[in-house]
Amino acid sequence: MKLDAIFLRELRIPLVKPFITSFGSTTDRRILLVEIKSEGLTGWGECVAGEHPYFSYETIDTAWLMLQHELAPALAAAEIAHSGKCPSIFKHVRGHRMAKAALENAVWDLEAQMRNVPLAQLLGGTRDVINCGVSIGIQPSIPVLLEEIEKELAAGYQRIKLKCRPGWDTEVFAAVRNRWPEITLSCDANSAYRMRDIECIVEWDQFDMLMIEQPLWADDFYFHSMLQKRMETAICLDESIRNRRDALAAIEMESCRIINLKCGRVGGFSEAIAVHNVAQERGIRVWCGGMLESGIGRSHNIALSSLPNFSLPGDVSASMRYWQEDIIDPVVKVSSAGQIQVPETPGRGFEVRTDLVERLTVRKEEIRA
Ligand code: OSB
Ligand code: MG
Repeated sequence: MKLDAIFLRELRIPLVKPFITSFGSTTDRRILLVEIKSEGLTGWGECVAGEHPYFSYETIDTAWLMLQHELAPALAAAEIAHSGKCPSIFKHVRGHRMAKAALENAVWDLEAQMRNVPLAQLLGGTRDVINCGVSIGIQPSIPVLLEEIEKELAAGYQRIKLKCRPGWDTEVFAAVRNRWPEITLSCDANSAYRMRDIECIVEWDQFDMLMIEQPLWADDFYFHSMLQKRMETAICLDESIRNRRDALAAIEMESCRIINLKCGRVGGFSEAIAVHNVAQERGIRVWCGGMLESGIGRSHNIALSSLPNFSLPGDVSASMRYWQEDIIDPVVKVSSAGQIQVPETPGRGFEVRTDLVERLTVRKEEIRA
C-alpha cells in the first residue's frame, strides 16, 4: 500500500442533547478524523478520545499531537503490506491507543476499498445484522429517565443501559424495574465506586441486570474479582481492558464475565480482533461499546460488531440519537427489532459527506513522511 497523503481534521459538532456520566457532561463533541489517501481512494478513521481526560488519559488534543509528530509520520514512512501490520509500525510509542486506533482503522477502511470487500468481511465478520442497545445518560429526575426509556423501547432497542453514580443508582434501578420487570437492563458506573460502596452494589443483584459495567477503578482487576465473587450479576469491564493480555488476565482472575470491547480503547481493529478471539476461546461474551462517535466511528463499530462473539446487544445506536445531521450517507438507522444492517458494499458501506465535513472542520493538517 503506497500512501499519498495523511490529513488530520478537527470537527466541532453539537450533540442533540447533553450526555451525562459519572465523570462529566458532554454537550459539544470535538471530533478528530484521520483521512488517508492512496490510489484515488480515501480511508477514514475517527479518534474516540474525549474533550477532557476523564474516561481515559487521552484527549483529542493529546491524540492530535501524537498523530502529528509520531504516528502519522511513522505510517507514512512504512511499508504497509496489510492493515494488520499497523500495530508493529506504532509499537515504539507507548500507550496513546485511541490515537493509534484512528490511524489503523483508516488503513483498514482503505484496504477494504482496495480489495473491493466490505470492511466487516475483511475483519472476519459473520453477521448480517447487529443487535443494538442504548446507553442512557444521567437525567435530571427519575420521571424524565422513565420517559427517555419509554422512547428507546418504543424505537425497538433490545437493551437499556443506565449510566449511574453514587446518588443515581439503587432508587433509580428500583423505579425502572418496577415499571418494566422484564426488559434487559444494565448499568455503567464508569468507575465511580470504591470498596466502601461494595455492600450497596451487592444489593443490586435484586434488579436482575444483565451486567454491571466498570463499577470500580478504571485500572483494576483484583477488586472487581472480589466483587464478582460476591455477586450473581455479571461484572462487565470497559476501562480496565486495554489489550488482549488484560482481557486474559481479567478472565483468569474472574474479574468479569462480560467484556465491553471498544476499538479505540484497545488501540485499533487488530487488537480488538485479538481481544474478541481470546474472549471467545474462553467462553466470555463481548459487545461493542460506543464513545459518542460520528458516523465514521459508528460505521467502524458496525463492522466490528459483525464478528461472531459479539453476542450481546452493543451501544451502537442510530445517528439521530446523537446528531442533527450525521457526516455519513445514509445515516445509521435501527429497525423496529432493534437491529442495524451490516453493509454489503465495499469498504465501510457509508459515504462520507465531504462537503459537510469540510464545513464542520475547524483545524486541518497534512502530514508527510
Ligand atoms: O463508558 O461506555 C462508556 C460514552 C462516552 C464515554 C464512555 C462511555 C460512553 C457511553 C455512550 O456509554 C455509548 C454511546 O456512544 O452510545
Ligand atoms: Mg462504559
